[in-house]
Amino acid sequence: MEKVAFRMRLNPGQIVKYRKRHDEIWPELVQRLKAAGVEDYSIHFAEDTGDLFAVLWCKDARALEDLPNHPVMQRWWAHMADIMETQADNAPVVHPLETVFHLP
Ligand code: RM4
Repeated sequence: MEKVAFRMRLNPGQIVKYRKRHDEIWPELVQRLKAAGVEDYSIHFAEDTGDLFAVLWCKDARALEDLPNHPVMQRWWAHMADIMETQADNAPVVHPLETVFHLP
């Protein structure tokens, strides 16, 4: 298993909506993420900056590269685009995070 960490950005004042949409995450998206080998995926909010820190485990991180091509992923990104920092194609702007400490 590989651990993958990255940062995204929430638009100001949108945490209630962001939380609600994730509380109601689509089963077909969960299925797609699991099919890509994703497990133990959590997202953490920094209220002072609006940063969203995501950490997930994946059987093979290369499987994540294919996710943007899936219609359900594209629909979810379109659904989230009004409250997140996104690129022109609705994908969230993602900044990879480097591991600088690990206590196993
Ligand atoms: C996030 C964003 C990510 C997605 C999660 C489930 O807000 O859209 O790309 O993996 O939701």
